[in-house]
This record gives sequence, structure tokens and C-alpha cells, in this order.
Amino acid sequence: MRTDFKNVLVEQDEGVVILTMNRPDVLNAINTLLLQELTETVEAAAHDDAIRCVVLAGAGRAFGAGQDLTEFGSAHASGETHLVSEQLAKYHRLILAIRQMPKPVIAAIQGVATGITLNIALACDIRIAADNARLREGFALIGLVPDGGGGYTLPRLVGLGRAMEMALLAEDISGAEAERIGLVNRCVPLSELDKTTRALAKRLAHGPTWTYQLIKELMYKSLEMDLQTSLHLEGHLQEAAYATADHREAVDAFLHKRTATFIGK
Ligand code: T3D
Repeated sequence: MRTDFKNVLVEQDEGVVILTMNRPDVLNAINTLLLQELTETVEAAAHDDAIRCVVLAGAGRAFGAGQDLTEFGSAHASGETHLVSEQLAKYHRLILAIRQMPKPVIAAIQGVATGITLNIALACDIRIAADNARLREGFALIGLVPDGGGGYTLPRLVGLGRAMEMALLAEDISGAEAERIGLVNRCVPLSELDKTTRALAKRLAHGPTWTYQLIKELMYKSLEMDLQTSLHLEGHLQEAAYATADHREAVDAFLHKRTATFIGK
């Protein structure tokens, strides 16, 4: 996987890739290049068998401050019609790449996470927040509707009432409150965010990766299904899981009272 990006740091460690948005001077606000590089690295991670878990993080004191508003400002000032749907299509490609990633994706959130950057985190499978996190669905503050899948993911994570309040009032939610309402999975002291995230990522990277992909398919597709259809899908996916080497290995390890070693297939 390429590592020579300007706005994304790429670190590979024991089956984990950590992709760090790297524009700390502007709180990792997402400009055209950062979006392009993040999309390229996420898509590359999906196809790299050596990578079995992906972490998204932000450099400096924030996870990310949303869309780079200087780009919007320049477009407004130039009188050009800013083709927001063209720009959004690029964000949508990233959101779908995260959601369809055939391995777990974790967001490690410290400091501010607002606007489109928060919604990128909401597309991930697991979110770990630091106790200094400030999560804000900040679109309404600049007269926009939540995009990047926020209208889909937010009510599914926290319920419609809370999602509506977050979108309309656009107030900061602390890391502790985010954990309480299910917006993040876990809130930890800032000093432990990196250690906790890496430990979780490594644990997942040593797990049954192919089965994880099937679990993601079951969970995400079932959100749109009735029970009958979900049970049908579950049957197909369980046949696939039953046929994996990792399933056999885990059963054999249990029967022989040893620790299983998963190869991810
Ligand atoms: O295409 C699409 O449709 C996508 C659309 C997406 C829309 C969104 O993402 S909506 C959300 C957009 N983001 C914002 O509205 C956040 C704007 N930033 C802020 O309100 C504040 O910066 C924060 C509350 C995030 C943090 O405040 P604070 O006091 O901790 O830091 P600061 O001093 O304001 O920011 C530090 C620097 O980052 C500063 O630059 P400077 O003055 O030191 O040169 C600031 O201008 C810069 N910065 C922060 N956010 C952005 C930004 N620069 C460009 N774009 C930003 N979004």
C-alpha cells in the first residue's frame, strides 16, 4: 500500500492500518486533496489481504472539523456555481468504501469531530472517543443539511428524537455523553485513546476476518429487512461462515483445549 501521501499518514502494524487525517493546523478540515487521499487509502486497504483492520484517526488536537470552509468560501467568492452534488458524490464514494470494507473499521476520536468528519466516523463499525471529544452534527450552523450519510446513520445509532436534536441544535456532545447514548462504543481518557484503539484493532486483526465481513453484511443489510428476509440471509451467510478454515480451526482448538489461530479465511 502506498504511504507517500500529503494529507494522510499511513502506518501499518501487525495486520492493522492506521489512516490519520493530517492537516492539524486547520483541525484536519477536509479539502479536495485530503478527501482524495483518504478515499484512495481506504479503497486500497479493502483490497490488501495483509490488512485485517482499519483505523481512522486525526492528527493534532482534533479528529476533524468537517469540510474545509475556505474551499466553499472561494467557490462562493468566485461566483462559480459550486456543484455540491459533484463534491458530495466524492464523499459518498468514501462513505460507501468504509461501509463496504470487508474488515472492521474503527474511528479513534479526540477533540472536535464535526460535520462531514463526524459522519465519516458514523460510517465506521466501531467508534472509540477520548474524554475530550466534542461530537457535533454541525451542518445547520452553516445552513446545510447533514450529509455524508448522517441522515441514515445518526438516527439508527441514537434514535430519531436524539438525532433530530443533534441535527437541529448542532450542539457539542461530550465523549462520555456520546458513550451513554450509543453514539460511540467507548469513551476513554485521552491519554489511553491510542493504546486502547491499537489493542482493539490488533485483537480484531487476529480474528476471523472473513467471518467479520459476513457479520457486517448481516448487520447492515438486516437494517433494511423484515425478520423473514433477515433469517433467509443469515442462512446463506452461515453456510459461508461454516465453510471457512477459521470456523474449523476454532472448533478444533476448543476440542483440543488450545488457543485458535485465525488466518482470516
Ligand atoms: O460537499 C459537501 O456537501 C460536504 C459538506 C460538509 C459540510 C460540513 O462539514 S459542515 C461543518 C463544517 N465545519 C464547521 O462548520 C467547523 C468550523 N470550525 C469551527 O467552528 C471551529 O474551528 C471549531 C469549533 C471546530 C474549533 O474551534 P477552536 O476554537 O478549537 O479552533 P479554531 O481556532 O477555530 O480553529 C483552528 C484553525 O482551524 C483556525 O485556523 P487559524 O485561524 O489558526 O488559521 C480555523 O480557521 C481552522 N479551521 C477550523 N475549522 C475549519 C478550519 N479551516 C477551514 N475549514 C474548517 N472547517
